[in-house]
Amino acid sequence: AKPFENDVALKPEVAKPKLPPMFNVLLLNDDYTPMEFVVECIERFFNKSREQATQIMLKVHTEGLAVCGVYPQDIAETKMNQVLSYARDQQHPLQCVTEPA
Ligand code: TYC
Repeated sequence: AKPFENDVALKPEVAKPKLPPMFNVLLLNDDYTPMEFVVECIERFFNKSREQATQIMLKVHTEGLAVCGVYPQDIAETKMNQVLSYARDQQHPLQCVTEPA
């Protein structure tokens, strides 16, 4: 046999940093949820200051939606579900969704 004919070119293994895919959590505007309730949700579930939360709420109010935070998928979905169940408990129609960042 010729030398090297069975040799397989192996790619050198390189340690890649493993970053999880990230997901945006967005709030959607509606005509009924009180502004104060939305600000409280953003403070509580997305760990924002009152000033940051107010700015995000106003962006949702004027533009229809805004990103409240960016997280790995399982955390993003947990936050979305926390917002949805808190809003439902208080009888507000506030909607929250996730999407790939
Ligand atoms: N548009 C609502 C109002 O005028 C306020 C609001 C803001 C509702 C953000 C939902 O995600 C929302 N009371």
